[in-house]
Amino acid sequence: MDNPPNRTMIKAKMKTTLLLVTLVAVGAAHSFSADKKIVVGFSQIGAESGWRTANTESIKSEAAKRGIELKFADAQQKQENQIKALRSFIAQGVDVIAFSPVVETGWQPVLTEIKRAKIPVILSDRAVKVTDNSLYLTFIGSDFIEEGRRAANWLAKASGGKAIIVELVGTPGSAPAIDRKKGFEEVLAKYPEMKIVKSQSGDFTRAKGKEVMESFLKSTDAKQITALFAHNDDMALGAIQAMEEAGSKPGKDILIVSIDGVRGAFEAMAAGKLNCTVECNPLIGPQLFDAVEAVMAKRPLPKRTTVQEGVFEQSQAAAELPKRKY
Ligand code: GZL
Repeated sequence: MDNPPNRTMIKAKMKTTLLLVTLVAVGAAHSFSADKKIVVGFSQIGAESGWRTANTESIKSEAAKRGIELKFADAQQKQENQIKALRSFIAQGVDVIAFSPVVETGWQPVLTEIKRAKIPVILSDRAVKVTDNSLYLTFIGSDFIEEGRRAANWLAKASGGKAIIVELVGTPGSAPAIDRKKGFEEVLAKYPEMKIVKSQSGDFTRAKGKEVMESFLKSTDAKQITALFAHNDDMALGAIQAMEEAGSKPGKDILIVSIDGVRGAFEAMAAGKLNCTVECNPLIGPQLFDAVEAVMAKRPLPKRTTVQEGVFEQSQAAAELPKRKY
């Protein structure tokens, strides 16, 4: 009869079994992670402009192309909706969180919660003001100050350095509104006969841009206006409508320079109603998901990736139109 197994033999058997079970569990987890889809939570500002809808399309189509699961939330331009969406992404345990912050401030608390949950954050399109830059991995978007400088430089050239300007400002507190104004005024400081006489927010929408331009045109000194600087094409297109309804000739009586480079702006330039649009590229889906894949592969990322953009004026509009992707 065999000797009964002694305590040492039983312990050795249990250790071997435990080791085998652990190896199988780790192996399964690893193979699972290799096949597991990347899940990204994206909080989008809204659908306020042609630029924004093109930006959303670029993000959604690129995620689909790469087989990345995209949880997409539209905030209707409200910060509290974005914060709610970011918190829901934490609860869902997504792999990466990306968002386009509607305004620069008020993000530190929720970004701290996301950091505590160990979920990497990518800023898309717009930047945030935080005291701790480790709260986000990288920013992908445009240089809005440079866009403002380009708009002012074009207007200075087109007006011979003499212009009485009204300004349609973007969403108050948003990075593009703050920085486009900063860049525009930096150049204006070099031209004593170029002055902004009225400035009001049209919230980046065509409807509000029209409404504010109507009020500018009804003001007592409206006749002196010679130029409009609109922080985006949608507000410029609304302003063009207001000018025509007031009997003035947009692009002729009043020079118009705006920013984005959406199709509607090229059509307005081809019709002689808009004079210049400074491009701001919304098609950043590929760069966004390159960054996501880099994060997942633990590859290093630059803190800031800006996109290449141009300046287009009336003479180029007809030839450019068929090439425009948004
Ligand atoms: C700029 C983007 C701005 C566009 C507007 O990157 O944030 O928001 O200029 C859009 O058209 O609404």
